[in-house]
Amino acid sequence: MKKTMVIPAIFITAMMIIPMSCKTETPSDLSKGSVIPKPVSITATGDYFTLKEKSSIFIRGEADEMIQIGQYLADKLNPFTGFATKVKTTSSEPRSGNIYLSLSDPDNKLGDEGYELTITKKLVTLTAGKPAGIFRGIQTIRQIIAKDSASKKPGVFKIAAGTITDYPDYSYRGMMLDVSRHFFGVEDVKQVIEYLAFYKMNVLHLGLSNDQGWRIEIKSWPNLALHGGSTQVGGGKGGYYTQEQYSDIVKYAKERYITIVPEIDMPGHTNAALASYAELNCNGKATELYTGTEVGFSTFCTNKEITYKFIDDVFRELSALTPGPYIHIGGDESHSTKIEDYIPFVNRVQEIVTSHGKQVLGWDEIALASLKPNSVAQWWANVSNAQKAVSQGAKVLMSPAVKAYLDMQYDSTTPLGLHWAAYIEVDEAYKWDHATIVPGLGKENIIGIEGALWTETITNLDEIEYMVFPRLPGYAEIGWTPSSMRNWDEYKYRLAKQAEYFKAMDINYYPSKRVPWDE
Ligand code: TNX
Repeated sequence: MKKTMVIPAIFITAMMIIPMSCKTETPSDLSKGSVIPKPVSITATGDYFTLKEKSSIFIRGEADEMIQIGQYLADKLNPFTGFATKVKTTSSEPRSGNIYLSLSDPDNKLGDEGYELTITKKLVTLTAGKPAGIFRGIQTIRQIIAKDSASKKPGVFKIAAGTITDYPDYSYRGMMLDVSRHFFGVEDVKQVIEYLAFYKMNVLHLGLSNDQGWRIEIKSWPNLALHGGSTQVGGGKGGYYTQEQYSDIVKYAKERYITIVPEIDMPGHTNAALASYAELNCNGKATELYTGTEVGFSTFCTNKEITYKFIDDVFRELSALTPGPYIHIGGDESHSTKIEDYIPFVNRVQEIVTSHGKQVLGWDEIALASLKPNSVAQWWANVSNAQKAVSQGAKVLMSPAVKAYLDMQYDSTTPLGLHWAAYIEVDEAYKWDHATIVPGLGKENIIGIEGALWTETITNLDEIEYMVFPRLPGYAEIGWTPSSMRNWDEYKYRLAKQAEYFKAMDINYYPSKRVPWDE
């Protein structure tokens, strides 16, 4: 439980899982819903399905994975409806009044995460080629179910009828959380994962190391976590994840079809490691732990062999904990590393990561080195770096600081955050097209979008929420919905409706004046 309130525990538990539409009027037109990200195609029939006490969620066929997803839906709906909707398997013909989840033949158009949701007066039928698609479709059901305000009977829930065919425009839709500048425990990270799931995002990138802290246990170099993890910005006590705790986060994310991308930043941003092991320093002396917010002062000793033995050990252990394809090697702002050292360093680290069966992701500076075609440069600042990556055949992940940095203040009055890149109001975070923002790059060069929350000024979950909401749903939509269907003047009304979800989840959001919350 993330907040302390003097409210009975049962009530809080129910509040945390209530879908967003609890106050919405009885739905009659599916196309007028406020689903975020906006689905690719919606056909409304004007009817509605009624969820009743005796409705069940049926899984066609018997995959354990599908039963788990069905249970996830039941666990989200039940506290909202007050029903005890059960999950059952079946192979017989659908019976009226129930929800059916089934896998169809993998369909090219629906892809890995697409789904088709058909709602009639009698049935809700959700089909997808893959379980991930069913999971994404369930978020749509969560967003469109509503209490029937017209009904005199209590406990009547309706879903507007029609068909939604939906699939993402981009395969990578992520958020970065810097757990290094300030440390956030397992429960906070899981809460963030739940938020990502609701908006159909599929990556959480964790910044696990930086000058101020090392946050993951490495068994072959234990002092990294024990000493390097012992503090944070401002001098607080810091913390780290044991490998067991980290695996628990990975599993929790995986159950929501979200991949964890771990980042160990190097060769700069490495003071926590340099303070933990003297041999990683060129002069053989361990540095002091650092709790300030300057960048660019630290570097690994790129011409010492032990540095590469260290990196190999770290990435071997991290790869074993990482089911996803990417290891993020940072590579940004290495102002204390000479460029003639930086380039061979990145090339060699790329070999190490590849030798453990993983692909390299790195901040845009890594494009100064020789990228492998399956490496990805995360564009945050330098246009020519993004272009260099593409000219080497590599792909780019879009995180421009001026649009997608969640640690940027909304305006000059925002009590948290920084503004070195820009003030980013909620509309500014939404009104841009990642496929056209860098000259020379097109959709084919881009794997997706990531909002980045650096945490120099962010110390707890409340503050995370304030910076993330309501900008994050916009990033989710930019990654999922084709740009031709995106328009702030229409989106802002759907965003305003999210306040019901924010309130039900007790999310501390920024009530931007640019969003028509009350209309
Ligand atoms: C730049 S963006 C950084 C981070 C800081 C951030 C603060 C990037 C790749 N590096 O180290 O935390 O600015 O906004």
